Amino acid sequence: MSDLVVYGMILSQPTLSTLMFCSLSSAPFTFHPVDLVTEENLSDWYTKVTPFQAVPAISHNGFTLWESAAIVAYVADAFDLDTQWYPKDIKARGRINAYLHWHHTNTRAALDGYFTAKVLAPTLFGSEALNEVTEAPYLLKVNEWLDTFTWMLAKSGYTAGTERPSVADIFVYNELSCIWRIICVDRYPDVRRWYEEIGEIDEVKRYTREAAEVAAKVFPAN
Ligand SMILES: N[C@@H](CCC(=O)N[C@@H](CS)C(=O)NCC(=O)O)C(=O)O
Repeated sequence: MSDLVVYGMILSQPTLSTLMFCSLSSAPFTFHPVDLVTEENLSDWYTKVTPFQAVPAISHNGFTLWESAAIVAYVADAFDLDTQWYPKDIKARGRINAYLHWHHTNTRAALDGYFTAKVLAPTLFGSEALNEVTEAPYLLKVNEWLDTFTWMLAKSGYTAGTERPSVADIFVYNELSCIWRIICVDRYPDVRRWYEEIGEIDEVKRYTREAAEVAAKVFPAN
């Protein structure tokens, strides 16, 4: 009997990636929501799960872990997984791991950086809305990232150069979906094709729909 619990918030991109990965991999788990809006992540009980107080985190038979990419590797080991999402083949897994390490300071820095400044900060924290001048540096980073991602897709059509979509694609998708409606991808047809394909995966569709329903309540103007 598995005792895997995923803690997180459905609006958090790394939480979504973790949930989608566990679901796609058929790793049995239960989801325990943690509400960032009411700062439940700062509570005593959650600080015992992760001292860093961020989502996602997991507990598994008394062991706790945080950082979405580390959670993917742990869950794969704990459940002895060998699927297209995180194959055991050491070269494929090596490339996926390389992407997951790169993800945080590149994909997430560019895309979540823009999403936070454009949507989150003005809606939730009362920050001044971006104007053409203050938005420009964020868009520059997003476009530089789109150029790099187009180059990455050129190898096989997928993020980590795998023959089929992997968890690396799931991580990218969840960052990109936050800003998809507010960026122009006309110059990036390969990214559009990839985005539409990944968005058709059942678990991706299901969790994205759930997240959109919650987002509509939290960000009614967007
Ligand atoms: N590198 C972390 C990022 C986690 C992260 O940034 N989580 C955000 C939500 S998307 C969070 O919990 N923020 C609240 C906080 O840090 O206090 C991961 O991949 O798990």
